[in-house]
Amino acid sequence: MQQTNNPQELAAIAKKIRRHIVEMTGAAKSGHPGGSLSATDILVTLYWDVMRHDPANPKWPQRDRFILSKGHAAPVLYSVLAECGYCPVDQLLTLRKLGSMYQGHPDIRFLPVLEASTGSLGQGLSLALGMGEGLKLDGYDSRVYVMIGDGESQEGQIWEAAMYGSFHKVDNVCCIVDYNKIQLDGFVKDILDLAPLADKWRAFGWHTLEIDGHDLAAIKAAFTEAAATKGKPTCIVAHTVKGKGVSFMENNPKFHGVAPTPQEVELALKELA
Ligand SMILES: Cc1ncc(C[n+]2csc(CCOP(=O)(O)OP(=O)(O)O)c2C)c(N)n1
Ligand SMILES: [Mg+2]
Repeated sequence: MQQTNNPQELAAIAKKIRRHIVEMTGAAKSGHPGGSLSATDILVTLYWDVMRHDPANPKWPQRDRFILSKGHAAPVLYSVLAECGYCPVDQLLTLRKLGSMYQGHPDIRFLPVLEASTGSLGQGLSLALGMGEGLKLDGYDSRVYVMIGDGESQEGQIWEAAMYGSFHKVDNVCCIVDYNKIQLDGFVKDILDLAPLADKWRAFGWHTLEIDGHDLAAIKAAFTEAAATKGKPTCIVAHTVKGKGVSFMENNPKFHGVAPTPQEVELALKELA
């Protein structure tokens, strides 16, 4: 695949990924568009500009890894993997169909190029830290990226893992919090607030950055700083907008787990033209 650090090219890829997300969830009549759209710019930057990986050799031992701990945002991961060349673009619309490689949550039994099966929230950071330590034992300088949700951050396992990661200096792991301020059925601040979230990560011993998770240059700079940080893992608290890119989905809790209707798909695709 052709990687790029050209902002226009990255933005064009991100738009294409957002179109896939809308079309896939529309076709499935179910799924999670909001949290897929909020994560898009970060995943595009990772796969096209930051990570060392090779779709022609998906299990290359020295590759960087990405784990989508918030596995319900599978449409963004599938679209990115497909556009990178890991799996077919022309089957994306089989999302959530019986037997599809594109199950409702990432399932390595159906899609072996995944790094892990995810969807049971709270587990991905622990997986990433285990992989990070394993890579160090193997003598590789590969990095492990893991994205968690803000609602997901209410899980106790996240904070057990956070404690572990700094104590064991797992500095090849970078956790990204998709801080879109909305969880399953409402705003995080009304359900179980996380603020001040960056201070919490700092208190747990992580090198912590706060960025606009839709600013491609800021995303890239944060990953560069993370890679240069030794002796502690890095957490990027990425302020994002749930539903980003589709006006009627933006910051709208309804589109956490509701698919767009055929009319809404049409409208959304016009906005993403
Ligand atoms: C252990 C567990 N509990 C509950 C769920 C159901 N669930 C799926 S998505 C979700 C909300 C997640 O919110 P957040 O992490 O903020 O996701 P995002 O906004 O990025 O979509 C919940 C509770 C789950 N998948 N796993
Ligand atoms: Mg959220």
